Amino acid sequence: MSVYRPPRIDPSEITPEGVYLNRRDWMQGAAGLALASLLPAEAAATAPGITLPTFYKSRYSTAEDKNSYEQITSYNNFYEFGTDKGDPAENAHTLRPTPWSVEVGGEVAKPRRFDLDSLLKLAPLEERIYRLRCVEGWSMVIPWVGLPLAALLKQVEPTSRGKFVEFTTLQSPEQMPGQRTRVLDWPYVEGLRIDEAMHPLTILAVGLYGRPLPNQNGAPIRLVVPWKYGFKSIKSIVRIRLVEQQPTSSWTRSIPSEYGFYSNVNPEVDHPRWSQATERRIGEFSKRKTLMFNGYAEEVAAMYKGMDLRRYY
Ligand SMILES: Nc1nc2c(c(=O)[nH]1)N[C@H]1C(S)=C(S)[C@@H](COP(=O)(O)O)O[C@H]1N2
Ligand SMILES: [Mo]
Repeated sequence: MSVYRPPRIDPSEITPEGVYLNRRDWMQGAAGLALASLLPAEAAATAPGITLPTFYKSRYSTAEDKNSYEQITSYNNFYEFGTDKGDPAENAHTLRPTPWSVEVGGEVAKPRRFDLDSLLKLAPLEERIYRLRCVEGWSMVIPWVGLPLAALLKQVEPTSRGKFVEFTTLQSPEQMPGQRTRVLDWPYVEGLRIDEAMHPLTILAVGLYGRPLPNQNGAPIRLVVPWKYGFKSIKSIVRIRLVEQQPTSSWTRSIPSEYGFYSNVNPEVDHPRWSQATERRIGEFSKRKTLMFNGYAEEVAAMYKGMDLRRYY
């Protein structure tokens, strides 16, 4: 691993509205406009109230071409801000990612509330370039900055009854207008088995393209589990609980016949309403074959040995 600075982003990859400050902030008067045109991309390693420490290149990164910052921040699923792909970029400016804290408890010896600064110091931050495969059939390659979830879990010392980990998104209809509608049962909840949560590929992401996470991607901290469909990668987390029973995630609660607990990317098990055999990489025209466990089979298949993956979808 080598120390390095946030990557220089090609100006063509980043439009003023793609910078972490949202368009409305920029457009507040002529002063905002002048600032927007003067600010070099490299200056954007901080967001209001958040500065990312130095990070390292991870050995777990894919060498595939990355999607652009513009693509990753303008085509999102974040139902708290609307159900269309463009809604989060448009609406997530009302989310306030600072101050922020994450409460970690349940079946642990040392329950604790972590503020954002202490989360950023739990382990050396790494850039992890991962494929993200959405259950809807599209995919992207995203350079996250994050830390292993295991680093946080070790701090709180899970007990032997901590067999699963439950994650919860912020509940705030004032900041998240989508929570005033009933598209899902709020707050958004997800879960992992303890071995999945402790797996070195599972990260808490705090950044994207070397900068703090934009609101639409789940600021200030979100889960990324690259071998599972995208909806497992819950955004804007405020609570993590170790539990004995398998948690019910929001999508499973909403449509249990379509979204199971495991939700491992699997080209051989179709969604009841569509095939999962292929995917469209955002920015590409033709489709690609979807890979077992989203291409991470070598690292994760052993966790599911002997399990019927049609039954445990
Ligand atoms: N709280 C919350 N987390 C969420 C979602 C959501 O609607 N709410 N959408 C999920 C889905 S379906 C996907 S594909 C990914 C998208 O992450 P991205 O927008 O950063 O690419 O976020 C996941 N995390
Ligand atoms: Mo998704």
